Amino acid sequence: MADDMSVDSEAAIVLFHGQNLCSLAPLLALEIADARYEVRLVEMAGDRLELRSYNPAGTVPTMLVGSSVLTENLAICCFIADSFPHSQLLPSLPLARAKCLAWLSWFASSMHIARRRGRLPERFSDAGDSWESIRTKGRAEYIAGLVKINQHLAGGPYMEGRSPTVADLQALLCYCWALIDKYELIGLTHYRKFVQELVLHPPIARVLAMDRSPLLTNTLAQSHAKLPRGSVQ
Ligand SMILES: N[C@@H](CCC(=O)N[C@@H](CS)C(=O)NCC(=O)O)C(=O)O
Repeated sequence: MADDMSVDSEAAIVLFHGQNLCSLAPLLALEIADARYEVRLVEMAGDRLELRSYNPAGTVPTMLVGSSVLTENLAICCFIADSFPHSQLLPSLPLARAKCLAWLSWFASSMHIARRRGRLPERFSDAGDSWESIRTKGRAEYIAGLVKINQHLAGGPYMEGRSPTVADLQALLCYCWALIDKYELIGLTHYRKFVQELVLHPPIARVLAMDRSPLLTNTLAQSHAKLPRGSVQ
């Protein structure tokens, strides 16, 4: 459970998180795993001095595990899944596990980068006259990715296997970003159903409420579903 003050002295876990950013996936994983952790909310527009003292790049997620610093979403999510095997956030059988890792790799290398191209084209070229084209191509790739996820979820209920894994947390994150970035989501029926079901899981609902996620307002408004009592601030 999130606990700003008390941390386990043996392997104290501290997650640096930015609201509605990619650190949402490991934050959800920690809560699902019922781990003891501290979350430090990073104001990304600020100087991020504390975060940079551990990770000079100043990016989230960054996680402290005792005296070790872990970066990279994929590694952090796998670390959480392996540290809390009861959570079943990564399948134990080799083939299912590999398929799950394939999704994680795809999310990191395709969806996250497509989103960055759509929002921050200046990071990809100094030539201002190319930014619009980078942005347009990034958004087109993001839409294509959403469609791919939707098609895959037609064989659902989850990205891989019969219970939620870290691949599902990435899919949830990408839907959240699609809402924030105002993508046209009509037609993604399998994807929306998947999200509507996932946001009802109490640990997921708790984190999304803390993050004031558009996933709660948008998907629940559409499904008219009820949140667990007391889980929304
Ligand atoms: N490759 C890293 C990327 C981390 C990353 O760029 N995170 C974004 C938030 S989604 C960030 O911190 N951006 C702030 C910046 O680039 O200054 C990962 O997969 O964890």
